[in-house]
Amino acid sequence: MSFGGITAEAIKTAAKAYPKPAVHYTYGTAGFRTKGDLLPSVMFRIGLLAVLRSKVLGKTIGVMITASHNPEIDNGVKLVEPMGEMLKQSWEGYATELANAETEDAMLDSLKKVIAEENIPMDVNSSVVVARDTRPSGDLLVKALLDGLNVMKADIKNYDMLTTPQLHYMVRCINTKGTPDAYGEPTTDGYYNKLYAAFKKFVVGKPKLSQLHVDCANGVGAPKLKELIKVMGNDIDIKVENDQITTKGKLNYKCGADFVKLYQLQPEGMELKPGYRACSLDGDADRIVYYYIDNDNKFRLLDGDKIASLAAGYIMDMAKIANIQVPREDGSKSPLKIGVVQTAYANGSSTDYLRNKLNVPVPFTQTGVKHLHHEALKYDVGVYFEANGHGTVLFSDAAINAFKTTKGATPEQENAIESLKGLTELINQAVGDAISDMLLVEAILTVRGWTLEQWNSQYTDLPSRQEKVKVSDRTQFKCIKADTELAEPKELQEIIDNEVKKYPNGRCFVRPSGTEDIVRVYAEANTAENADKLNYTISGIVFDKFGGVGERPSYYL
Ligand code: NG1
Ligand code: ZN
Repeated sequence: MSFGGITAEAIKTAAKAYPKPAVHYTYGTAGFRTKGDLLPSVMFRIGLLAVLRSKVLGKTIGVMITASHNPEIDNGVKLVEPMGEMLKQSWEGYATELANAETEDAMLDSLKKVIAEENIPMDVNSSVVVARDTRPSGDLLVKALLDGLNVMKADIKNYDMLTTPQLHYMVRCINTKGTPDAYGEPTTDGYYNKLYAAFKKFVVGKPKLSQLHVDCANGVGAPKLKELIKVMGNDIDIKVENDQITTKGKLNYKCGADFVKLYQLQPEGMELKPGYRACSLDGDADRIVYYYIDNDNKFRLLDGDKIASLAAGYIMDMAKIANIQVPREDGSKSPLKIGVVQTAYANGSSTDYLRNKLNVPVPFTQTGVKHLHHEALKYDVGVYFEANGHGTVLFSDAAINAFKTTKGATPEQENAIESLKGLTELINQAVGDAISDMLLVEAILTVRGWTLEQWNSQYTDLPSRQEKVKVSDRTQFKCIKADTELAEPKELQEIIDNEVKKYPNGRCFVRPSGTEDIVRVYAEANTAENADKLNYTISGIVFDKFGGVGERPSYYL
């Protein structure tokens, strides 16, 4: 069999440089993710698969090499679909099968299977764009990927280093170029100019916020943010912190959004004083959390739930003034449908605030961006954020059209419509984007004239604690009800139910991670002490009775 004019021999010969190690790989919620030195064969093969995906859709496909907030020695890879979405679920299985084929012949068989099942026209061209984060293993992994793409004769554009959301943006721009949905110029300048133009409309004529300290986790966000600042000039005051991208061992180490959120601590490597405004990106700049030190020297975190609430509150206000009527498929018209999608990790106070103060529907989904994204698409304005700071706001085509065609009867109404339109430009529609989300927060705070304290005072978080427990087999834990309960092991769920009853506002759940070889334990209660107690009781039981490995969980500091 020939693969669109390429011989099986040619593919096998190229693959010989990347033998598969004795490892089992899984394409999970974040693509493939493991130690960087275990990934060359996966990269080569994902190159082959990207070509097939591009051929079958007749579109450009993206490949991003990153392990996000995970340690520097890890790496990973994921495919990006034409509009910047995550890979179609049925292809995750193909990816897993291809990566695990033990020999070159088995690899070719696996390719043939995809070609036959998906009826892939092998004689059409393929186009793939590639980027990576700052990880030291990235260089070699890009080379393996390019070897896979080249042997299949793909048209390749290698952007070198980009943030994950920038790569998603490029893919969407390339695929929509020259269509009514044209998203922008597929260059970093195109990306910066688009965000800047949208941001400027919100802040023009308003008092400028004080300096924002941005912890870039010593990752790719640092150089990219510096490029944005050059474009924005005096219109924003940002101090780039933790920008040591070439110093070994620094990436995500005791800094970045994941560290700050998980441990509720300020990052190392930057000064934080009362009065400072600060935020942290993660290693590939798709997550962001804000924080400050209050006058009592207490660390205050504004996580993804607070960002969702800030965005939803502002959008609800604008929608009310704009009074937009959206045309529906059945010929009727109705007001904007706004929803905020959350997961079990959302702080209970945020859900309560959204549902009962803002009166907005709050559906829950399983953990993982693809689930949230899917649910958010059901609304005209679908806000979704994970508590960890990954999220965005999606606008339906019908809503965008209505913003474009509705004329305000008063200057106030006109302004509200313009603001909603501006949000569709400012917010990355492809994927959660820390840089775009940062500008969204800065824009709303500027328009509202709010400090971080004022934003934080919208509701008070319930104290919470999240822990990781390493166990010998995390597949024994099976979640139901949007991850809030365990179907198995039953006896563990019974223990959790009994423990939770002992604490006012108690809530606790156990869930196996999809990206790390650990189980996550989340607990919430009326006081920090109770949240910790509840968590460490359950974490201890998971460790003791369900195959704990390594160190028994204990307080972080
Ligand atoms: P896992 O490791 O499956 O919990 C983590 C995050 C997800 C999502 C993915 C993708 C938490 C509790 N989990 O997944 O929300 O962001 O990483 O990177 O934050
Ligand atoms: Zn990330």
